[in-house]
Amino acid sequence: MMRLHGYFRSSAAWRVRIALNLKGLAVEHVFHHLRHGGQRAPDYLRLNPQGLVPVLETEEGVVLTQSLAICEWLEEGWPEPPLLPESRDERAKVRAFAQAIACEIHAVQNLKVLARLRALGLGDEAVTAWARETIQEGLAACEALIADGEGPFCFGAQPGLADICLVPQLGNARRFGCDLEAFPRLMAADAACAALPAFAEAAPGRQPDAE
Ligand SMILES: N[C@@H](CCC(=O)N[C@@H](CS)C(=O)NCC(=O)O)C(=O)O
Repeated sequence: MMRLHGYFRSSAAWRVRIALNLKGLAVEHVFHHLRHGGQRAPDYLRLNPQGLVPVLETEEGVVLTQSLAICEWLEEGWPEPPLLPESRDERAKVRAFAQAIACEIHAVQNLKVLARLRALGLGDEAVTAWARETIQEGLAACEALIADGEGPFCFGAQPGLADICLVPQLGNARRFGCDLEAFPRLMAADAACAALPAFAEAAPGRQPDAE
C-alpha cells in the first residue's frame, strides 16, 4: 500500500489527501508533528531532505515529494476521474491557478517562512498580518482568474487540481482571519467542494492526528 507522510494541518498534505480521495485510493498515513520538529528527524530527512510534508511512498518504494508533483503523478497513474481538463489551454490555466496558490501564496506564508520572520524579531501580530495580507492579496488574484467561469468548481462542473489547492488555502485564510466575503467565486467553489466526501474526509479536523 502507498504511504503518505503528512500532518493534519499541512495544507500541502491536505492537497494530496483530497487527490487520493477523488481517485478512490487508500493509503497508509504516517503523521509527523511539524510543531514538534518531526519533519527534521534524521529518518524523515532521509526521505525528504527538504524537511517538508507531504511525502508519498509508492508501492514500489519510490519516494515522491512536492504536493503538485504527487497530484500529477496520481493523475498519470489513475486518470479517472480527471484532475485536469482535456484541452491543453485549459490545463495550462488550471496549473497556473494551482501554482498561483502553491508558489505565490502558500510558499510565502508557510510555517518555515513565519518561523524565519519570528527569528528576525517580528512579533506574533506582525507575523499574523504578514500571512493574512499575503493570502488576501493572492486570493484576490485567484478570484479574478476564475471570475468569468460558470463553476460551481474553480474550472467547471467537476472538481480538479485548482480546487485541490484552493480548499486548503482557504483553510489557512480562515486561520489567519482573512476577509473572504470579497471572493464569491472562490466561496462558491469551496461550498461545492465541501459537499463532496472526498474533500470533507480530507479536512484537517477529520485526521487522526488532529488536535
Ligand atoms: N511546495 C511544497 C510545500 C510543502 C510545505 O511547505 N510543507 C509544510 C507544511 S504545509 C511543511 O512541511 N513545513 C515544515 C516546516 O516548515 O518546517 C509542496 O507543495 O509539497
